Amino acid sequence: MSEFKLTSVEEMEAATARLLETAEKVGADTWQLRVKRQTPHCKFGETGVCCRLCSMGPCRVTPKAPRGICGCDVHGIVGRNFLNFTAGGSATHSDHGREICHTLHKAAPDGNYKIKDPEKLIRIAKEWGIETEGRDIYDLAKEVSETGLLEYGKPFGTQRFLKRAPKHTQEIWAREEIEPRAIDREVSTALHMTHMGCSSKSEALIRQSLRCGLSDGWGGSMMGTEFSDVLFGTPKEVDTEANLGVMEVENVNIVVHGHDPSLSEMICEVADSPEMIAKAKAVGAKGITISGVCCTSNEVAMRRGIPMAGNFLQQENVVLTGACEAIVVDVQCIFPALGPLSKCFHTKFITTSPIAQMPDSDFVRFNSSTAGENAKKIVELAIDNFKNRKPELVHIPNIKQKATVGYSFEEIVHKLDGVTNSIVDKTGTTMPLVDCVKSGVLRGAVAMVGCNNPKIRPDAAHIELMKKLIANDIILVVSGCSAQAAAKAGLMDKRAKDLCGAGLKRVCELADIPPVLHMGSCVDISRMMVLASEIAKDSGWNISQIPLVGCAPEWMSEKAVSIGNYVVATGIDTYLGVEPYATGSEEVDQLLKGGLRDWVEAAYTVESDIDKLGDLMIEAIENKRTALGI
Ligand code: MSK
Repeated sequence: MSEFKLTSVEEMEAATARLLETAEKVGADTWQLRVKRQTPHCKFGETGVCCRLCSMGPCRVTPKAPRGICGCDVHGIVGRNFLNFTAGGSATHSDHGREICHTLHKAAPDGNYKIKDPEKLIRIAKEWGIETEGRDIYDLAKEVSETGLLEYGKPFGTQRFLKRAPKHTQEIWAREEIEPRAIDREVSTALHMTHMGCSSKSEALIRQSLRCGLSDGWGGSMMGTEFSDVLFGTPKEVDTEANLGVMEVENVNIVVHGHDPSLSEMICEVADSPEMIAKAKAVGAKGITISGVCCTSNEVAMRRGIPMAGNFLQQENVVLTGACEAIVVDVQCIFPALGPLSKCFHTKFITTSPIAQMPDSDFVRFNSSTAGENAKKIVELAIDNFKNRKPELVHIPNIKQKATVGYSFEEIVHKLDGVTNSIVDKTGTTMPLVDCVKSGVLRGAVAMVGCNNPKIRPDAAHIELMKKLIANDIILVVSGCSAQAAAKAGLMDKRAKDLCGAGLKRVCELADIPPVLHMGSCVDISRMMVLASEIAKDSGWNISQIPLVGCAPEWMSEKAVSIGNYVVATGIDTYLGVEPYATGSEEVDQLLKGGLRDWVEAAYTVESDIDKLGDLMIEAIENKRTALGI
């Protein structure tokens, strides 16, 4: 085995710099240029004090003009903006979950989509009180998916999955009146509250932000994750690779980008068929390489070992290689810039969802009844495009790392079973992990998630924080673009155990895992909620007592704020590297960074000095240990 060495951020930046030379040569616009043009950012927007919720304004609050025309003060304006931001994120994630429910509803033995994990479907059906005895699995899938779809609009009751949380957490949600009801209702209520002339009390607005976030994490996102597992298989440990070097110059390169695995799974399936491979060979390619960007990449990496070309801020880079025949997107986190950029190359920018339609793209409408045909058309478009490459523009950076991924909650428990060496049977539980934390072999855990953001040196925060934490015997569970940063650096290579403190290194050896565990895409943060809940139940601790914190050092999207809200509302202190647009109101700022603790036993910390952010997390974990007396 070759000598193991992490890829540094500098090496990644050098690869990007080389691609930017190509961009300059062809006159392409890139995010690096656009950031320059957009800087400095509007301070009113950045602090959240600009209100454009009615047409009397826009109103911008300043010390000289402390109220908007309607009389709303800065706390109401900032609070409303924060809630609006959350509602956008919750709606987005939850709508993804809804699409997956519909795909599950269409599953059929002879259809485009089949049930790959029937045990999980039966488990969920039982959890929801649905009769399973003697049922045909596809008939059961229909009833479960219909029940799931009703979670979006049911007139009464709260989300079914809330019962998965420990009793103490459920009691907090009930006491604070933040138990999410129907998912769509929480988004509608949020938008109703922020309408002109409704809520302007910051406390009420932030409380609804938590509730709306919870409807995402314990509702829409959780269904998105669970039903994706039912359809495409619950992830298990699998080897893959990460970074732009996974693209292959002699092959037809198709890059999948976005979030919904219904599309990417089908593309992988079709591209693997002998018919398509023969077609690719007929146009002079050696084969077809599928790789991914953003969370759809995480989905197919976790289940199929499909390599990850990059994360959010690398989406333009895959086109800049000049070797991308098609970048195929579904929904979310897709730069509209890909349209004009692809026109500078031979790349086909293929949009597929009515939800994410963009200029300068080829639109191939994807839907679950015609998924096979749609995917075939897309793969054929890419193959036909191979001949149009401009050889003088082709450059794939020789940069990639090995990664082992696929750590769903179920797989983590399975790996932990390997660590059990006590006489009491602890298999099938998180107890081996709890024992490691109690004994101090592991100091604790950080759930690191989220995006890239040009405000932070891309990937540097994720990677440097992870290095620091594992050296301090803190294990990482990661998802989204954070996971891809780790994989690109090499932190998901099992050999990265040598960078850990002695305790974590031993755990990695015993469980045969890397120190940074890939738990999936951004909807899969719901897996982390299940993990935290099971640890709490197994240990007897409350979630807020577990030496565990959340972290999104480079977050950027509305979804990330919704996530932050449900993670905090679940009792997990959350550390951010970028301020939400809320510093304009001392009241809102203090509530988010402290006051929430009185409601849900957790709050936000924001620190843009990444080294300090790491120190703060380590300190918080040690404080939790001291409070537990361990
Ligand atoms: S893709 S939301 S940039 S993690 Fe889920 Fe990455 Fe953030 Fe999009």
